[in-house]
Amino acid sequence: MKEYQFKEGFLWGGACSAVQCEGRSPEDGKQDNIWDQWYREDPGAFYQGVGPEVTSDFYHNYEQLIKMMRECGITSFRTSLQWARIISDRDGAVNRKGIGFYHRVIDALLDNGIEPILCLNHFDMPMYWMEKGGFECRETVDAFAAFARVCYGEFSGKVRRWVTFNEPVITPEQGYLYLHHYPLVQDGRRAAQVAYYIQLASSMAVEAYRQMGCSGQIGIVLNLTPTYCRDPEDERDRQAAYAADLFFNRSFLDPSVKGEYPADLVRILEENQAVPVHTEQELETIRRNTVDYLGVNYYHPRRVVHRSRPLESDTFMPDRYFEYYTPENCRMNKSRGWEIYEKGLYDIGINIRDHYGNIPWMVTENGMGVQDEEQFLNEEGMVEDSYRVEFIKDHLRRLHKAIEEGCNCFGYHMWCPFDSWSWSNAYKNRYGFIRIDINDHARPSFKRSAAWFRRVSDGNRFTD
Ligand code: BGP
Repeated sequence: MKEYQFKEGFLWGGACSAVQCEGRSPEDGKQDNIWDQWYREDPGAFYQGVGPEVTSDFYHNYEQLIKMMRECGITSFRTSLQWARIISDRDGAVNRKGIGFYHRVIDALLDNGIEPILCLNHFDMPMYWMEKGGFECRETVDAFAAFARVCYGEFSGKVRRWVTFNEPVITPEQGYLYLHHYPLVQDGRRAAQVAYYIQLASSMAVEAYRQMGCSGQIGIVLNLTPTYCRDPEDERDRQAAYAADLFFNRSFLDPSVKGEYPADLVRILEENQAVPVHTEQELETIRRNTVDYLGVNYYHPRRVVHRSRPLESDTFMPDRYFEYYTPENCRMNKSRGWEIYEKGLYDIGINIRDHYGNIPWMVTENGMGVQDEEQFLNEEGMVEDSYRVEFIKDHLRRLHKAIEEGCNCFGYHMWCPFDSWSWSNAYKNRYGFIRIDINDHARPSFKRSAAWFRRVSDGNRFTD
């Protein structure tokens, strides 16, 4: 039997986002964001037609869910502050009721001994800014920095760890390339502009944090997907993996941690007439405002091979440089359609250690979404989710090894302590230690994995 001991103070946490747990709750002055709008325009675009109005109802039920999270051993919890709940319009009017809600949530977390980690943006653009072009519009960037200042002014006395953006690459990737997120555009040049303005917004939020003399730490959460090519002996395949890594990992990792864009990424953008509109002063802001720490969301790797024939596309697409493939016999989470490859987490840690100054980092999301968990209900009505324990253990073993080899990782957060709504799959896949019965007023109940995680968190260790 092997024991995996983690250091004192290691965070055993969970993560969610405002849109995915709060519900629309328009009653307290929350304005529409892109999800509300998209759902109104086209409910059929959502899995089984279920939109973000149906959730675990954290907005009303946060006290009970926070107490239950504590029972699961959760010692830190990341959620996001909805921009459209806090700021009511383009003039920056502050909605005191929205602020009041987040104060109550933070206080409840602290009362239960759970460290709050606040994220300023988790895919939620207010419609009043989307109408102006969202992050294609320079004014939106300034507005985001102003929103950040309001949040620090209100909450930084109680909250010591902040996140500017969750998975910033998702908006350009899914919203401006692959048609999975609003505004459903496919245009590589516009995607590059959006990516650049999001990075600038993140750097300006870091700058504001320091200018206001806040005493905690500010970071960014990246979905680093280690990129592997089919044949490492084939130079063309290696180049394909290198390009995909530039587009989807290093486009935010390098400027956020090193303050610089990779020269090869800039060269590719130049070759494709896709260099975003920018100024020297903005680049200086990015250079000067690197993050204190990194959050890493890890679910699956990216597998690529060189392109066998040129991509037929009217617009510039990163896919000009690679194709995706699925290796034979790889392990899959069939519900989600994602490969399970726990070594990827170790590889991320070693990459950060060796190429990013061993900056402190934590796992901010990792988890296993499973369909039809009702089939695992036991006689007492509890979901027997041993597969979830095995998935987390597999990843923790690799994380432990990375830490033994010098990685500076200080926490592990699972997605999501309670079942939550998903952007692409609504309630198809369940991730929680806490089951939410959507058909019974979002009633929460513990799954078997909750007690296991509690023991891990209490002892700071687990055994095989
Ligand atoms: C991450 C997002 C989360 C969450 C998670 C699970 O990329 O940051 O918001 O949704 O993925 O993915 P899904 O809901 O698609 O199963």
